[in-house]
Amino acid sequence: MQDEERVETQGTPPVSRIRILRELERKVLWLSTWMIHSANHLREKVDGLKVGGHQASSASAVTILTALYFEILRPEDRVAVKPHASPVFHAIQYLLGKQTLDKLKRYRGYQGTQAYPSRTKDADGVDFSTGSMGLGLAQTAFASLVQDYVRLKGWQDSSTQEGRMIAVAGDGELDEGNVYEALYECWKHGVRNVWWIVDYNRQSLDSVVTDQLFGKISHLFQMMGWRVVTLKYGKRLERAFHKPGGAELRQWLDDCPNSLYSALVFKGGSAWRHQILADLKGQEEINALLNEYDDLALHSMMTNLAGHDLEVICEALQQLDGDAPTCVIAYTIKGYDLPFAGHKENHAGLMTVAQMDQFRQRCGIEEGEEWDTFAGLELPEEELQVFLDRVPIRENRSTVRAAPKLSVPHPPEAPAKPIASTQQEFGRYLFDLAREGGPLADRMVTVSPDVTVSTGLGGWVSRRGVFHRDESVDRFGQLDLASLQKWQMSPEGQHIELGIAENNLFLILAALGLSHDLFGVRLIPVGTVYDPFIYRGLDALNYACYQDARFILVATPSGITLAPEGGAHQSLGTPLLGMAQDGLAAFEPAFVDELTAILQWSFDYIQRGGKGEYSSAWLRDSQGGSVYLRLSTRPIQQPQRVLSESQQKAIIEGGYWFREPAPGAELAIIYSGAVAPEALEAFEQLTDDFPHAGLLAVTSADRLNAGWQAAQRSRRRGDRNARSRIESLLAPIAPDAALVTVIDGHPAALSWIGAVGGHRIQSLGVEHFGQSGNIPDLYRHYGLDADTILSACASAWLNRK
Ligand SMILES: Cc1ncc(C[n+]2csc(CCOP(=O)(O)OP(=O)(O)O)c2C)c(N)n1
Ligand SMILES: [Mg+2]
Repeated sequence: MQDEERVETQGTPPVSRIRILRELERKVLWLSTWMIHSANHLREKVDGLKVGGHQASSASAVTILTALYFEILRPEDRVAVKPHASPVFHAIQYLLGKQTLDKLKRYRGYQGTQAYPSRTKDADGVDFSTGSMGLGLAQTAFASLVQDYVRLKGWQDSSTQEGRMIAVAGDGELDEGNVYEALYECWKHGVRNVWWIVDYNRQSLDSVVTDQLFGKISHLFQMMGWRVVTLKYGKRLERAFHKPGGAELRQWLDDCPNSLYSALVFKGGSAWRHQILADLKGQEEINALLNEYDDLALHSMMTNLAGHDLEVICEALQQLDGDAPTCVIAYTIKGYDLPFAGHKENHAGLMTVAQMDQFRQRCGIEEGEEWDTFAGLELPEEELQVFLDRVPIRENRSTVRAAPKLSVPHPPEAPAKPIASTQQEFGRYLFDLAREGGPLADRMVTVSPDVTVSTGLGGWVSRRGVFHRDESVDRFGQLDLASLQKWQMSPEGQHIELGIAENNLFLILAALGLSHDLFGVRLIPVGTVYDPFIYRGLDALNYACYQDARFILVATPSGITLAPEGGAHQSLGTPLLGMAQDGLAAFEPAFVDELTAILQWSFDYIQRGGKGEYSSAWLRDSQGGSVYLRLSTRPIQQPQRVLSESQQKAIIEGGYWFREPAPGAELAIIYSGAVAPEALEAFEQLTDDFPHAGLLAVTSADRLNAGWQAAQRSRRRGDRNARSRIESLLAPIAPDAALVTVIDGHPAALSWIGAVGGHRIQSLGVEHFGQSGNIPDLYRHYGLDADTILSACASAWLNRK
């Protein structure tokens, strides 16, 4: 970017682009600071809480984001903006005409701009949500891999330009382990075309970061094959370095500890001179050099870091040629140009009313003009507007075509096995799909963190191959060695094999599950994981759901039913997690025909695109979402039946009577998942004494519960006829009937059913874990066996109201 480069604006003299960018930078700083200030000082407080916001963190990213959004970005690029710079992002969108004043005024308020950029809650073109440190970075790298996936398969039309995947992140975010998990994985997959721009302000939340951190960052990145570009000093400082004494000044700055630099930034004025002269005593040229500047000019020069120099940033980013993954370390100042600049405790600091007033005057903005787009700027409004109208990123998204839905084929027709496990038959379903083919199978992409074979994906992968940008042969196959897994790697492959890092699993599912929105190509992502290890990546899973990414998560084996595989791998809390995670419909089928019905439905559900907040019929069925299947390795006797349409519907809604109760039944056993045989055994032993009893199969505690909540909500709002599936299911049984629930998971997952009709309930499940053994041993130990179910039935029945 050269100063001489000019834009012609209608009827006004040409002005340099950099001058315009500087004006916009100033406006963005003002608007973002004011947005936070007005939310905290001008809105009525009703709940005793401060509104908050991060003026310092925002200020440090203003220059970088100004350069990106007004100069560098092209419509097809996608960006993850550092969470605390949300006001900066929204101020930029406001200037671009994509954000409303009303929403700016309601920053952090109801239906206003969000504290952290949100794909789902903000309406001004957030590409990736951020908020949880480190995740936005990894998300862009995996999005780049997904873009390669769809482009190498030729699914984007030739006119669609490749977009760059860019993250602007805080230096503190690099403490998060998930960043390095992603770096390592990306190296394996040859990820390219991604920029991570680090806003290196040398501060995180609590304090100043460790000295020389940038050196460690550089080494790590370079080791993983990244190009590292360090932008340290601005042009004015660089010019001073060329003067007599300049080399010493540079050395002093290079050696300056982070905390001293930050303290001097805060103190400003003569503090610089005193410190430098004290440190470089006897060096005459330094004295002369500093004497060229008064205190104000010296402060301005000493804080002229590259991350606040538009020219340096624009030049550097424009010169980034090739597609090497690139880390840009841009030196910045937290709170740049604001009164608390550099103070180590400025993270959540808010400017006072008086400070804000002074800042307003310094910006040349009159009272009442605070929200004005151009107030206080030197260049004529028309010129600025013409510039804004031509900013390429304004066209964001227009390049992406809507991705049509793929129709779901009939399930593969395979004879039902008499004894089977849900995990094994999930694998077979996918294998059959791979063989039969069709548009849905072609768009399916599986992913697993080193548990591909042990979660049942082996057959699918052998048929459909492993995705890699470069072709490589399966040496075992080539040498005619016996092996079950034929893992041919090529751009045609449809399985992405990850190392053992569950954060990466969920982040790549997030990226694959947003492909329809980011790249206009719909994918059907299916990820597999051992159920307990969902916990390892839980924040990333939550992040994927929050972004409304669409995928099917298959978790297996689960619970204590994995038995001899070891106590450490037992998952007992995941059924609760499945219920509580917004955006994820959780199922725990016991039988294979249930699993098939759920999979068929899931392929459609993850493609639904309805919008809107929750309504009284809150099952998200019009919006769609992602799906979590909790499966098991336990082979169990399968019912020999053909499910009717209404039975399939009941399975999707969450439950059905496996053995219908007679009207007025005094007892019912309710089970979910792999404990079905014990529930059935106990039920059969009861029928002599309780011939009217029922046996209820719960295929989704999550959806049954959500339906019940929705019906109650509807009734509170006046719809007296609203009735949920669980209420209908329980309607025939006696009001004083006893209920017993059983699940291989925390008992609370089903115990709420007692509250539906006010029934006495006993809930069996697992509250403590860690024993290994065979299934009978463990079911007896944890109380999931038929005897315990029977004794719970007796106890519940005897204690009825
Ligand atoms: C996973 C996670 N842990 C903790 C936090 C709380 N938190 C918010 S900001 C912050 C420090 C950010 O430091 P840095 O990335 O350097 O941001 P900046 O200096 O630009 O504000 C922390 C720990 C969070 N948002 N996410
Ligand atoms: Mg920082």
